[in-house]
Amino acid sequence: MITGAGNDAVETAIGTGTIAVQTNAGNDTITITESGDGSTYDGGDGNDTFNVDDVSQIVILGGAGNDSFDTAAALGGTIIGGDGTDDLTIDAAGALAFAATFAMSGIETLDLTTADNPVSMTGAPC
Ligand SMILES: [Ca+2]
Ligand SMILES: [Ca+2]
Ligand SMILES: [Ca+2]
Repeated sequence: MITGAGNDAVETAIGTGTIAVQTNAGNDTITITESGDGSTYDGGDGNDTFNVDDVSQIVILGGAGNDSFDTAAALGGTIIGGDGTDDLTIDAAGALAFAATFAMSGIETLDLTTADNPVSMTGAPC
């Protein structure tokens, strides 16, 4: 799926299917639920917001601009903030354990909330 310039709102809930999404320029809002491993989401330019849930090994590219990544669950995928001041917020209901496959780069602010539960991060290959 490819969208043009302008502020787009995209929502995917495709079970275990694999999708490639590019939203290009504009301040886009991308809501990702149930996306299969190997799916890619590229926000392109602009200040994009990614709301992520129930996914594992997907790749999310913020691109240029100040992007926000929000999730209620630990991820096993890859988040690349790219240029700009990007933030990753994880509000987990229970203990927060990152999968060994989780990787991130270009994230300037990391905000973790677990309601008094432990956070554990295991080394992912960089
Ligand atoms: Ca964009
Ligand atoms: Ca960015
Ligand atoms: Ca960045």
